[in-house]
Amino acid sequence: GRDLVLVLGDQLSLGLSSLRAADPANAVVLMAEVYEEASYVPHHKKKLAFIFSAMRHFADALRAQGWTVEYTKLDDPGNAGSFDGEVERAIERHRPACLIVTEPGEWRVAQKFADWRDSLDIPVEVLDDDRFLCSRADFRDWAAGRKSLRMEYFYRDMRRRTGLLMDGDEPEGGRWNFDAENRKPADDDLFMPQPARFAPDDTTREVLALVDAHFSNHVGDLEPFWFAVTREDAEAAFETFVKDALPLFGDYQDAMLQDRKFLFHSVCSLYLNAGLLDPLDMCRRAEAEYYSGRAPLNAVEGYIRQILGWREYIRGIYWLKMPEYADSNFFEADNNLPGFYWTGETDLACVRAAAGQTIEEAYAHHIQRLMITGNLAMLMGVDPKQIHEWYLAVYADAYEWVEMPNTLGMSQFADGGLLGSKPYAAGGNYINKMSDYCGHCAYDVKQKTGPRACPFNYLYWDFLARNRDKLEGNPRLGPVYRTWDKMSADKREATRESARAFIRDACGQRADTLVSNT
Ligand code: FAD
Ligand code: DLZ
Ligand code: SF4
Repeated sequence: GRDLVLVLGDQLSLGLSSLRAADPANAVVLMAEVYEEASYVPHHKKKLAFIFSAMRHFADALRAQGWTVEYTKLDDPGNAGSFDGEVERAIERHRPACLIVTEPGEWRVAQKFADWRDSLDIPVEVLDDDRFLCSRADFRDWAAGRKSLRMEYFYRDMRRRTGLLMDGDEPEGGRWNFDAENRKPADDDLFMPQPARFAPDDTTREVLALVDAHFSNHVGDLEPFWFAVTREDAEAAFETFVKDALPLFGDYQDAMLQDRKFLFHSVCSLYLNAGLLDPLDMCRRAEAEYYSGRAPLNAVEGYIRQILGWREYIRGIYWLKMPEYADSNFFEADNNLPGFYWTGETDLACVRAAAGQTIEEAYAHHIQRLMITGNLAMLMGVDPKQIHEWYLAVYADAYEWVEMPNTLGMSQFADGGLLGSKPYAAGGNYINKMSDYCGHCAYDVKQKTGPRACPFNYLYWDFLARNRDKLEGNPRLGPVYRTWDKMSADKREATRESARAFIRDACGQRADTLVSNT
């Protein structure tokens, strides 16, 4: 028989290892839209539409290259609803010699593939996903025997390995990292660039109707739908970013503006994670902008660090630490995620903006995820599993391998400091400095306690006080505890009482997560 090649929804790359291992003349490619994947969390409607439409376009691209592709649509009669069932059906149809797959992004699916080795009566070949620049094995070697797994050292090794922004053995510009220059607040500006938008074609329109019919209870607005769904359009979107926004990417990386949802960000993570863009190509393209003088080093280095450093490092941590990582809960936090995460309906202007644009666009930029929604959940003591489920559901770029370490590690400090040296906790001052949200808010960022005070202010101190036994020994937090101890007993008690009242009100009940009713 022929070989059977299963291609998953985030493996939409023509150079995929499983495709390279097969011969178009002697193989069948299987792609399937399945309920199991579409509903293990209540994925945002735009995310579902993006993945299904991109899958359908990718199947066409494979056929154009001479592959035989069998594609199961979500509402096809006989759709078995899971990878297991669809693979079994394909095996019955074709009696293939061998099943070939590229390793999946998620541990959950990797377990399935491992089970197939026993349960299927044909050989199963699982190949490395070499679209990543650091293999799982290489990351394990890098991590072995190290006391500290800080990203910065990993990143320097990756710069040396790829030669990106290297001047011989030295980093371009004499420094590895220009982050200190990348913390400017932005002013609203009518000429701010916008991500490229694409009108839905017939395939996308069919998918939009499908998602609307079957996932109406999932979170998020389905339309307007403007994401690229092919490699060509994703490359055009990236090119728009490179030309229009990359030069100022560094300066405004940490800025937030009420009416500017994308600022100078690339909005390319969804394309990259699905396989429509290639990480090394993106880094080389950005690097070329520096050498041609069109973009400054702080922008280009910052951008390359996100992809070559953070993205690869996060994936390495995921595979190094799973499956235990999923249960991380350093603070033993067990409050419910407030319902306003799913609706955006709250008087906190910054949270309303971040959650609101998330519901509209399946997108928020990094500092919104980290310092607004993530920070608030940690300060309130929200159960890490509930906030993890939210991040995995609501963002078009979210797959567990990248979402989980960012959420549990970077944003919630639930891993106790594997990723970061201290929790990303901040009060209203920080948010006010980096954004224009506070001017739109019902709360007063200058007040510290009481009904009008900015909740981030008292929640920040309450978080530190509540977790004193776990954090006091952290050298970077010592001075902060000394400030707390110098406050009057009355002030400390008023702070904690304001926090208790806010948390009681916001986290009282477990929110309806808008799970599919299909
Ligand atoms: P840009 O600002 O343009 O950055 C360029 C690229 O760098 C991104 O496209 C992305 O591929 C990569 N990148 C930047 N930061 C990270 C990071 N910390 N980890 C991995 N890649 C990074 N990113 C995801 O791709 N999927 C997720 O599910 C996800 N969940 C997150 C959850 C939390 C709590 C936090 C704090 C961050 C999360 N991130 C996630 C990282 C980051 O916020 C997004 O990659 C970024 O906002 C995507 O928007 P962009 O393409 O405009 O990024
Ligand atoms: C995220 C996702 C969704 C929503 N639907 C599908 C699908 O129907 N078929 C498919 O092959 N892949 C889908 N995906 C992506 C998978 O969940 C992803 O490949 C695994 O989680 C491994 O990263
Ligand atoms: Fe957010 Fe506080 Fe500013 Fe309101 S006052 S926008 S809650 S930081």
